[in-house]
Amino acid sequence: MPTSTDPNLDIQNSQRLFAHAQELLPGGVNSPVRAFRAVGGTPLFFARAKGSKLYDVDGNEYIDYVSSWGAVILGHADASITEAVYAAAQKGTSFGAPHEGEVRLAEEVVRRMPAVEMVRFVNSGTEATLAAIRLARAATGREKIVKFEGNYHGAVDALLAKAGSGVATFGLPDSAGVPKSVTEGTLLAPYNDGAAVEAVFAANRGEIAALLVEPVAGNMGCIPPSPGFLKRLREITSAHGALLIFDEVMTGFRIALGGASERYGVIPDLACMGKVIGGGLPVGAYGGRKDLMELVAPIGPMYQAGTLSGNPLAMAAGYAALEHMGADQYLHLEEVDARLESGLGQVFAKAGVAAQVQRVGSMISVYFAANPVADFVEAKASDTAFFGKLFHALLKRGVYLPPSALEAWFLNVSHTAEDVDRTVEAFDAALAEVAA
Ligand code: KE4
Repeated sequence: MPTSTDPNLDIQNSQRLFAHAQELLPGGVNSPVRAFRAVGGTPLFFARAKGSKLYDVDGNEYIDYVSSWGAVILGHADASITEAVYAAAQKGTSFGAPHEGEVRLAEEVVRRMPAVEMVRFVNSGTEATLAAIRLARAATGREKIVKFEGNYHGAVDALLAKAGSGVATFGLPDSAGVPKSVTEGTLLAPYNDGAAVEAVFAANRGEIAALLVEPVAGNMGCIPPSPGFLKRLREITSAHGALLIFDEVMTGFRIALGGASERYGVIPDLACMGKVIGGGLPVGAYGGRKDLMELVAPIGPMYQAGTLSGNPLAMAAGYAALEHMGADQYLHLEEVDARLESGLGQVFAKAGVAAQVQRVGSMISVYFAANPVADFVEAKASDTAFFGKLFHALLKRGVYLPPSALEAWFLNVSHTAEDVDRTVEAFDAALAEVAA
């Protein structure tokens, strides 16, 4: 049975639960990244969480830098969210029919997101991107989709594609069970490479329905868009009659009130959302130009549906989250994240470790590399093994990072300057241990 790499951390209950879970759940988890395979050791099982802290089943406390992969933005077990969910639950957990809560959240999403004139709620980011590319194909009558290497848009067959032989050639399946025929219509380009995107569109003139992008890459670590990159994507897609889709499942309502569209001043035709708008409950959404959204059933020919879409509890949680995310909260996130970025930079310099701390708002991550990381090839070339060692050295010092070097870290509003200072101290000690 795999055990934690550190004997000093008592995680015997996690180990016991993990052994049992592996008999029942593939890899003992319900989502692969949770299994610690990228960092080794036994995944921790958590008993509860509050604010910026996680508490595992052995009673160990951690400062949390996953925040449920960005879905928790107010802080764990936030009273306004738990009370909203409790109140909604007392009226019934699902009607399978329209209710006011979904109208109220839709109004809030449309008010905040510059690109969104109309929205449809679904149950995950995966459903949102799946629907958005189907809508783009319906709207344009074209089939090909462009995405970027290292961008992740959920477990959608057409988007589980890796680059073929050349930049402008067809994608290849990036998962077992995905037919070649499904990824042949998916074209790949390196992130932050506008010239490559130009080449893809030139080689597939009139055939591309949409380009889908993480406006700030978060699924290969945190990689900001290079200056002018998003604007260039807007220009290229418009020039070729293709739709621009921002996958704001991570960035939406996190890096600004109105997500990346607001932060970078680039308006896509469609946006996918998730995480924050569920307040920790399962919610995804896609939305955008009204003329496009009016193609969606029941008023249009593009079909999409879901038993639990617009679920009353999830709508209540999402509304409570957005209701409490105002200018002060975004300012606080910026302050604590900037404090972490600066503190980490100092401890890496002191330790003489080549590290790139990359941040956009409250998305941050560290690459152990000599130069800034701008795309997937550079991200994969960073020292991920060193990250794995540091991950465990931090774990026993009460700091819980995402269990993979190629993931963004997420703070939430309940992180304090003291949390950040304790984290920086933990990094200082952990680096001394690992670098020794
Ligand atoms: P979900 O289907 O997991 O709700 O969302 C898929 C998705 C879509 N788009 C972006 C930009 C995303 O980041 C995600 C999901 N993000 C991962 C974090 N790397 C979720 C964690 C997991 O897969 O367990």
